[in-house]
Amino acid sequence: MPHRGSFITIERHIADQEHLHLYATGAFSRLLRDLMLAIRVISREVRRAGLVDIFGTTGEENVHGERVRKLDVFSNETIIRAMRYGGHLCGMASEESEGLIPIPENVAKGSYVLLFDPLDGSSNIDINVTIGTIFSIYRRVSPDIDRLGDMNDLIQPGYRQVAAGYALYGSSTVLVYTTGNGVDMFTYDPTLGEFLLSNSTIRIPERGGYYSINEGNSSYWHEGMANYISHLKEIDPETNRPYSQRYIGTAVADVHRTLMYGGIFLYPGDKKSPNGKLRLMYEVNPLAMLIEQAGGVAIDGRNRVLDLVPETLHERSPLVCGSPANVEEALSFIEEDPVGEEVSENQSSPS
Ligand code: P6P
Repeated sequence: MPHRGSFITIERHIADQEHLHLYATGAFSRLLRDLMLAIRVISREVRRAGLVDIFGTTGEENVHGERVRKLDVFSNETIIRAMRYGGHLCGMASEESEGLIPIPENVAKGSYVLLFDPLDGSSNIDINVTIGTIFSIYRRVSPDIDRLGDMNDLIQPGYRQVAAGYALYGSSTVLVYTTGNGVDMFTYDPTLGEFLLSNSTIRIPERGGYYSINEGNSSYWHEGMANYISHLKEIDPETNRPYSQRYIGTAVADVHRTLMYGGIFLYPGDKKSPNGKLRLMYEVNPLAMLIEQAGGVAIDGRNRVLDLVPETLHERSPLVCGSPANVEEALSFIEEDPVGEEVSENQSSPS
C-alpha cells in the first residue's frame, strides 16, 4: 500500500526486517546498506551524465562483445568498490565482468555473494530513457567461511536467492527489493539523501491490460507466441481486447510497469535466439523473485524460472512474467513452443 509522506528509511526498514530472517545477522543488513550507497552514487551520476560528459561509449567492448558505455563502466566500478571491503561477501559477479570478482586477500570474507547488472538498458542511456541496476544475493554454499568463494557460490538456482531488487533511474530514483517477505518500494529524496518507503507489500494485479514485447522480433516468434500476441490485438470489448502495447527496451523498467499496473512482459526464446536475450543470473532470476513475491508468475515459456538449474554465469533465459491470469493465458498458447536450444533432427546427440 502507498506510504505517502512516510519517514521510514530503507536503513530502518532493513533493520526492522532483520528479525524475519533466522540466519540474518547484522552482516546481511550492512550488505544491503552498502549496496544502497552504491545506488545513490550511480543515481547521482546518471542524473548529471550529460553535464559531465559521461554519456557515450568508451570505445571498448564488454565480455559479450557489446559496446561499453561510460556509465556502464562507472556503475560497475562503483558497486565493486562499495561492496568489496564490507566483509559480507565471498565473491561477486557482474554482467560487465567475465568471471568471479574477488574480494581482496586482506579483507574478511563473508557468507554472501552478490550478482548484478550494474546498468540495465544501456541502449537507452544517452537518450535519457529510464535505466536501472538489478541485483541478486545468495548465501555461499562453499563451507570455508574464511576463503574466497568460487563459481559454485555464484551459479545457484533462483529459488535460493535470499534477496533481489532493482533501482530505477527514471523521473525519480526508486528502489524495489525483497528479502523473501514481500516486495517494498522506496523513493529517493535527494534533499535528504534518503530512500523513503513509498509503497509496502506491493501486490501485482491479478490481470492487467498491458503487454510488453519487442514486436520487431515477430518474424522469429514460434507459432504459439505469434498466436498469443495476435489474440491480444483482436477486438473484443468483453475481454478488454485489444491490449495496450508498452515497450521501453529496458527490462527492469518494463517489468516495473508490469509489477505496478499488471499485465505481461515477454522476452521469449524464438527461432533466432532460442534462449532469448536476458541473462538468467543477474536479470531474469532477480526479476522473477520480485514478481513471485508480489503474487505474480515468472516462467521461461514453460518452466518456473526460479527452478531453472543454471550451468554458466552469463547464460541467457527466456522470460515471460507478470499477472497470474495473463501468464496463465499466455501459457495456454505457448506451452507447445520449443523452449531454449533445440537439438535439430540432423544433429547427432553427443556420444
Ligand atoms: P531488444 C537492454 O539492453 C536489454 O538487455 C534489456 O534491458 C531490454 O529488455 C532488452 O535488452 C531489449 O532488447 O532486443 O528488445 O532491443
